[in-house]
Amino acid sequence: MMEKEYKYLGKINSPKDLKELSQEEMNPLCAEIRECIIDTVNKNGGHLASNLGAVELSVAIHRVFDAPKDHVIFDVGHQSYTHKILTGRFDRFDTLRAQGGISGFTNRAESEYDCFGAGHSSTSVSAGLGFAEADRLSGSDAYTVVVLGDGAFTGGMIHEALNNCDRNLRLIIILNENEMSISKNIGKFAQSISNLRKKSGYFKAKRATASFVKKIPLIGKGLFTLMYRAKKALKNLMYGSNYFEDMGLYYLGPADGNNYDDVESLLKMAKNAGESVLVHLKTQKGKGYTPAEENPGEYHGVSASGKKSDTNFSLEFGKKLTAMADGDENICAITAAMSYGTGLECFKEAHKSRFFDVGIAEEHAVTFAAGLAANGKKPVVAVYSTFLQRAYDQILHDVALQNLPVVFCIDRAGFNGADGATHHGIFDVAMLSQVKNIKTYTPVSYAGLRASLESALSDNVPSAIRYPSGSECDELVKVFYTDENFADVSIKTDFSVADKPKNIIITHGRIAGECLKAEKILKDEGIDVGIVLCEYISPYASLAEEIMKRFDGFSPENIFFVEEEIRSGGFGENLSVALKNKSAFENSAYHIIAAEDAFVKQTADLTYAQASGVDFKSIAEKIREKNAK
Ligand SMILES: Cc1ncc(C[n+]2csc(CCOP(=O)(O)OP(=O)(O)O)c2C)c(N)n1
Repeated sequence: MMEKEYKYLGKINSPKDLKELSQEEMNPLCAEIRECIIDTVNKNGGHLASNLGAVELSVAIHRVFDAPKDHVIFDVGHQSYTHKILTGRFDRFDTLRAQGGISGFTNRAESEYDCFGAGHSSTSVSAGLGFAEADRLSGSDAYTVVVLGDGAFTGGMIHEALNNCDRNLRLIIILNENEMSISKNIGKFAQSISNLRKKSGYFKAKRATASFVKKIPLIGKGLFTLMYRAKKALKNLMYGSNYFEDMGLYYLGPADGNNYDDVESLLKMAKNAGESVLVHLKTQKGKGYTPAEENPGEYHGVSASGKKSDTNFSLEFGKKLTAMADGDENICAITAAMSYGTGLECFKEAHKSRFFDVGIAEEHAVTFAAGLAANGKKPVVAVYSTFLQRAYDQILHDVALQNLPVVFCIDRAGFNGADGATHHGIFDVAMLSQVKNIKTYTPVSYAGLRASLESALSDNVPSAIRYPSGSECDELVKVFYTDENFADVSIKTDFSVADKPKNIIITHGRIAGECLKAEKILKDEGIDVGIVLCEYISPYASLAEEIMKRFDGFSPENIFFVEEEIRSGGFGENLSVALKNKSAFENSAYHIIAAEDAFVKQTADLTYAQASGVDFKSIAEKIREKNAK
């Protein structure tokens, strides 16, 4: 339940209620929505600046169109907060991104108004085209409205979809241009959108003419449309056609996307156009909140209020890579529009010419890195685990097959609670296990991360270093690190081999912290356990060999692989097969504790780790059960 009283929002339960308000009430309503978003995001975290820019356009969509019959699709879904507030979720909006609460992205399971879920960028036009074609096939007169930012346009899928777009659809694509992705937008396409707007330069003049013409009795609206088309023809004559028109879309705009009346009239025109339309709006990212207006990149995503630590894996990675690049001019850093999130801002400052932000284009980032590597450079691709999924074929076909020394620094490995299912980093281990010549490091500490980078950049093979969000776990460092093994990328234990504990957990990454808690519970119950922590996992054959050498004589019935990823094709499955190949034991004899279901649901009571059975209590229970037999 929202604590604060709002004059309008308390009365809007669906777009129908919104339509009952007068035109004059739209500006105060937009101000109220902004207030609600700022208050909530400052508490819960979330995408602040993007949502503040998209308020007017979201309100206008729900006034002009008829959702859920008409389909409204948001690219990424990170800017859909106004849409959520207006479509029956205002009273639960205080649970935004909280455990079991409202998702920070669109989600089909959450509301019939979220007709297509997202979280990853640049899918909206393909999905919208699917909706519009389905409506045409079934004879429906529903509209499909797609909202996407100029950042999303740097993703190739958008252009693949536009290339495939039919003119005769009830499809309206709204380009929300704010000149920003998370950082300043890059690339030729962003430049050409901005040129398009600057060349036509007609915000003010157009508004004055339009309101004058529209007021002419009876013929005003028709005349306005006629004039608009004539003006467009003239513009094309003067400047040449634009990209969208070349793609077969009717182009409307540009208009000031934070001017409510302008947006509403343009959307009405788009609705009546009778063909597929692109509406070009210029908005201000962070509109209405001074810190976000002044610094939209920093305020793109805001963390939940509460204690924050000074450093984290991403920043430590950025610092170390920058320092290494000081002494090695072949090192290059590549990001797909995530220089803030992956900690590359300092590299960008220090080594501008060797820093490449390629836009939201992970596939291109990987093949571009392969090209750099093939021509003598040492490319490091910093990417979130979940977004690396986009580039599976590029890893296989362009990097691994040619055995090129590209280093993947895979951030946000494991569950990422507040962002939800679309952002978990639980597939990369299985994905990379298909790539036999890649070396995968799994540091649990900043020292381990630094050592992994040193090792990966000195090897002449493809490698991956995966680490979680947030900071290192002090307890893991205390238990597993000694003065001798501090800078090793190695297998570490919390027992001495001579002690021969009855049960052994073999694990990697952040979940080792849960294993330590499970071990404590079991030891208190008299069940003997030791933990083997692997700071590299593949090639699995080498890891298996090392494990066999050091822990000869342990029985597989008492070996438990624990991992914070999906089981299928993951660490446990691969390592048990590799161990079987070197011993007399069947791989089925080992136990694997991992996420069985890739799309597990978080609830108010259960975290993702609990729902997946990989939290400390579930780990302890599974080991206890086997010991009782
Ligand atoms: C495939 C993929 N890569 C990276 C991201 C991270 N990401 C979320 S929003 C965003 C920027 C989107 O920019 P834009 O479409 O212009 O929207 P804006 O926030 O500026 O309104 C990025 C890079 C993502 N969601 N998906």
